[in-house]
Amino acid sequence: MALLPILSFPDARLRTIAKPVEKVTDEIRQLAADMLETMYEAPGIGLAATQVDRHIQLIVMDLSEEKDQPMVFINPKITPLTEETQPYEEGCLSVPQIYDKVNRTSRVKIEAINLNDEAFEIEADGLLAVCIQHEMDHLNGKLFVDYLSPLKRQRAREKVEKVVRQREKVAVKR
Ligand code: K1U
Ligand code: ZN
Repeated sequence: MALLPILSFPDARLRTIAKPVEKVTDEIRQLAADMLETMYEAPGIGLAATQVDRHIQLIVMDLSEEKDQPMVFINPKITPLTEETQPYEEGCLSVPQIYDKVNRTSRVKIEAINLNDEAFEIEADGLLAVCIQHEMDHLNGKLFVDYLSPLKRQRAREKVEKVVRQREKVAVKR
């Protein structure tokens, strides 16, 4: 297993549109395992392949307290099940230390395939609905800060650049 570097806003690679996975191979299974390890270490509750500079439709998530319920979504599709939206204070591993409210559809249907190449379908609400929509946005080159005002987005950019510079300094000292 390996920890993968996570791209940070405003890296242009985060704007890449992900391609469908054509075949679930051992390479895809290894990438999913590495993404889960990277997500747990960050720590986070979700990660899209885009964030680790792999532009395929692959998402990992784990919303459990014990971090023992990994979920993998390959070629996911979401369909809104309501017109109702809910606000949630979101974070993003590619936009470190920035949190802000985003309104998203309250209930969605998720259709995807798993690591055994089997199709599955679930209905999601609450944090699962929020997180899958956030991760689907990554696969489409979109970030949660795109929903914020230009002023908030600019401030987020400056703060993230500062955090990244600080992390690089610490890494050099080690
Ligand atoms: O996509 C990502 O960058 C991961 C992101 C997922 C997410 C969180 C909240 C709302 C929508 C999407 C994160 O995991 S940010 C970190 C985070 O939420 C968290 C970290 C440690 C413990 C619990 C949560
Ligand atoms: Zn994110």
